[in-house]
Amino acid sequence: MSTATSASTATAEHTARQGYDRDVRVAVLGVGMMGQDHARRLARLTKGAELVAVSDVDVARTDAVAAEFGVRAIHDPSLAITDGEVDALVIATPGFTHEDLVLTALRAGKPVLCEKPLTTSPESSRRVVEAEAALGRRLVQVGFMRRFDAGYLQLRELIASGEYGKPLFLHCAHRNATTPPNFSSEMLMLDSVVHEVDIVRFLTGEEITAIRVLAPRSTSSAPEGLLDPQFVVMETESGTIVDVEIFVNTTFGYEVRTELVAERGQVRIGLPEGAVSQSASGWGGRIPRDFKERFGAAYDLEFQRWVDAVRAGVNVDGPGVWDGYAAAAVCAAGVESLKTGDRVEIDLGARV
Ligand code: ISE
Repeated sequence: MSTATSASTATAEHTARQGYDRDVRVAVLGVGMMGQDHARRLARLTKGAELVAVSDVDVARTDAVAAEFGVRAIHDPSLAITDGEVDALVIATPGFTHEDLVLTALRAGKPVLCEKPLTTSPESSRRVVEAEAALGRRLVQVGFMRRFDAGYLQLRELIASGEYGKPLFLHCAHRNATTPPNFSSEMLMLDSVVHEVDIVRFLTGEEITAIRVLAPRSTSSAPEGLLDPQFVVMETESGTIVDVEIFVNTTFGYEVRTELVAERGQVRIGLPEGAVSQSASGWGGRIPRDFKERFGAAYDLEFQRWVDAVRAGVNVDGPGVWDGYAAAAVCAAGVESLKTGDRVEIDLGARV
């Protein structure tokens, strides 16, 4: 496969503001595990999208993924952003690269679906919020895929309907089988609990105002030094209390569940679903292996809605930069609490 690294900066033939009456040509930046999954989704499933390029600083990996999908390999992600044959970007590179890449895309006027986190600190996320505001149009969607999960959508509707009264507690469990190498104690908050932070804001329509993180005894299955599990308590503006058990080395499977306790009713989502079998070996069903399986349908819908929004010229149909910033601020407070043991309050400042 040729490894074209075209420096062409020709202006896209349609601007993002106008939308497209043809397929949107998308480049995926970062082709690790998640980027490859997204490349496959865009190439094989999402309607109205054409995967045209992949880009990663790992040259061999870029070339291999480009060959798999028969698309261009562009080794420098910033050149992929300004490339004249690329209309829109999916960013799935490591979090510390996001600020530069998203700001480059904003300067190029191209829509972006950026995997979480938007950036790795509240300060850098705020800079992105301000850059998009200065541009005067929305271009950046953040990849909080849980907002497209059927269970969470039902729960949100139920809360909004008021049928069960006001939410009092949200009890959340977030369990992974194992962690990748170099997963740190802070990453339980920044990489995993960040999803709860976003979904709580989505479910309640409120900001999170305070957080406290407790680290109980660590499981012997966790790598040496990793504080796993952790227990997080968050407060929302109107006084709903949220607790999260985050446990990322359970050894056997992937579980994400939430229980709402409201004034006149309770609802649970994320319970095991699908076939339940009975045989000589026992009774039971399957537990998903990982988040790609558990949230596969949510990712599919997220991508379809994003591509539809880009084609329609509105560019964002889901969480945006403010949501990315709010999540970064709550998670930074969570990391502080993990270090000090204190309850930490969160002040997002004026909404931009
Ligand atoms: C991973 O990065 C994700 O985004 C998953 O949804 C989450 O469950 C996992 O803990 C993270 O490491």
